Amino acid sequence: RAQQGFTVFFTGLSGSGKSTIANALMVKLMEMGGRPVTLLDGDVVRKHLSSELGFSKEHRDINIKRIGYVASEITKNGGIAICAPIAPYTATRRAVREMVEAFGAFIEVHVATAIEECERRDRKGLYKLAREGKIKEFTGISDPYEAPTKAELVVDTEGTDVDHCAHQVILKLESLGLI
Ligand code: GGZ
Repeated sequence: RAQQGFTVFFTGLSGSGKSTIANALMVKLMEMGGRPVTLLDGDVVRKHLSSELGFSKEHRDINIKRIGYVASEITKNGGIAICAPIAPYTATRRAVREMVEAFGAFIEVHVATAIEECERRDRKGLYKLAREGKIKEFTGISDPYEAPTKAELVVDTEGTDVDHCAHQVILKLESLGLI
């Protein structure tokens, strides 16, 4: 019997490790074979699907709903969608959940790496620019991040390596009977 499709939706700050965990998860799921796996990463989506959008609340919401729509189509067709945007607003994440749950399972994973750690790493130098006011509306510095309170899973890349975080997601998917 064909298993149902599902969406793993990562949310967290810039530099929290969403993309890295999402990539590791994609590799693990592909190795298992069976269903096609599609990664909808934040910056890739912004390049190809949302290139005209900025970072106002309105534009972020449009961006997240586009990701949600694509994920819901993948889920409907029995595939696996992995999304990794910041997705800072609770109501928008809930809207995406409802879109996806019409067709399959939605697993929200909060990558809860503390902002102090994200800023300390500052892999792309964006936090520094945000502190200097050179990037406006930067999530966690000058724009809100509404942390999830009902995520299916919470992971943290401070003290836990990426591979272990991805493995925690795999265990959650197994416990839900999705893989
Ligand atoms: C947040 C910004 C901003 C502002 C540019 N605020 O670490 P990154 O670089 O690669 O990931 C961030 C990415 C966030 O895009 P998302 O589509 O995930 O955001 S949302 O879900 O809110 O629509 C960061 C970069 O874009 N970036 N300006 N002002 N992140």
